[in-house]
Amino acid sequence: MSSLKQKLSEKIKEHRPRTLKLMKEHGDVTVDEVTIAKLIGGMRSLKSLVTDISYLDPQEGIRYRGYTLPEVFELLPKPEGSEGPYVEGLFYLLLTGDIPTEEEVGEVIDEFRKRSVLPGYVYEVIDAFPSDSPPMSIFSAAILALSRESQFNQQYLAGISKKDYWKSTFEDAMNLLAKLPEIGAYIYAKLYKNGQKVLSDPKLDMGSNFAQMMGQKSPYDDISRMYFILHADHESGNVSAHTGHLVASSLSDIYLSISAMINGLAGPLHGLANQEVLRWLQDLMNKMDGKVPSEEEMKQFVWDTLNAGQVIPGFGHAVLRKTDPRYAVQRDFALKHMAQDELFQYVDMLYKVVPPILQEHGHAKNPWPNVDAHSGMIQWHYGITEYEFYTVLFGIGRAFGITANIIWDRALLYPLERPKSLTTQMLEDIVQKAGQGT
Ligand code: NMX
Ligand code: MLT
Repeated sequence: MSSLKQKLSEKIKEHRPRTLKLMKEHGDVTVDEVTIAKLIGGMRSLKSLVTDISYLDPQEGIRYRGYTLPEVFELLPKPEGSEGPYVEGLFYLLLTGDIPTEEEVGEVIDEFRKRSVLPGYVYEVIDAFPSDSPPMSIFSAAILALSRESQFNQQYLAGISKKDYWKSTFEDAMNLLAKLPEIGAYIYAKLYKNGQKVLSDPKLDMGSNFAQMMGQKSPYDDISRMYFILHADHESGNVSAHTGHLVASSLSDIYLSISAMINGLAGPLHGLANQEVLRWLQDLMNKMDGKVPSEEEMKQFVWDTLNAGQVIPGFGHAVLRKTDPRYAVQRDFALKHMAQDELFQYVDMLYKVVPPILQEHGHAKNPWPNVDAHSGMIQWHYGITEYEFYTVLFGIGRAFGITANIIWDRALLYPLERPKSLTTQMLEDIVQKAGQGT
């Protein structure tokens, strides 16, 4: 057993009695109130899921296992001379709650390396897609195809105990995560480089290897690390995390669950917003014909979008009520490495003009930028201008958080998710009974 799996096994043993006690002895304690607004309004802010992997405070932003993003970037081990920590170290943290040592990270790198070879049929699945297919659909299908490799499915059929479900789920997760960079880079090569992908280098960590496979040089390795780490998790209620958890709750394997979460991430109100930002800005750039817009021109462009009944991509959030710290990390990086970039000038100006406009517009509860307002611009700077591809990068990162969650779901024996629904008539009857009928 790898030392990560051993450590996880100990953590699970320690944690199980806490969950059991809450359920058995305090199961009746009320946590939240279910109002009609919450039922019809997409369960916004309804406290109805449990995860220890990350927590999102509306003012402060995300914490992974209790650590803020600046702490994660400072404390996790980094390759020599790099700004960004190892993605492998982040996975160790998400799974165990502990900051790993260099040696522990080294073991995870080795584990991923051993599992990174992609079966030939996955390349065939990717190749079978017409080259104008959406990258996220190809990504989802490639992951889905891997379901035949599931160790969990084999063990389940062999009749293992529920208490051991997490062990083969862990193996599936490691096998899948190890392959995602290759899948992502191959999709990129197929769609935009005539299928000519640079070979992976097994000596490298995941961030450097991904940069290599994308045909990029330093600091793109740091950008990959930063990107995968920033997107890894955002507690459990967002569409991708919730989908992964929900599908896995029926004991569907990791591949089915992560493919499903990718499908949720591919919507423009969720992960796809990062490419929407670039599509939207391209429209403006074309109109500007090589000039950077003045603040007044930018304001007009924002108002035109709102007046056309569209949302401003990359702004607003269902939970956050301040600038997303993931945006702030990317902004700091851009200020350091590409402050003169024309597209950065656009993004920077949007940061100034959009929040007051959204406030004046009066609809969005949160006028501030989210992670997606910045991420595409950085990819663009390094020549990855095919913005339809950006959400695949988000998806690779997000898979680290969701697989960690699914392993823990299985370890803590969380049951099938199955909320109850009501009819509209039933809601109207409830209103009558509450004395609020007209
Ligand atoms: N531009 C214009 N209107 C907005 C925006 C925005 N950026 N954000 C929210 N609104 C509107 C929203 O459409 C709704 O309108 P109406 O009253 O007409 O139905 C109203 O403001 C209230 O929405 P909120 O309660 O503030 O936001 P909600 O929790 O429903 O949705 C988002 C959250 C993220 C879906 C929403 O802010 C949005 O559509 N943002 C733009 C898309 C985006 O950036 N998505 C990425 C989110 C992060 N991620 O990676 O997933
Ligand atoms: C995410 O990273 O999942 C998004 O910010 C959406 C969310 O948290 O609701």
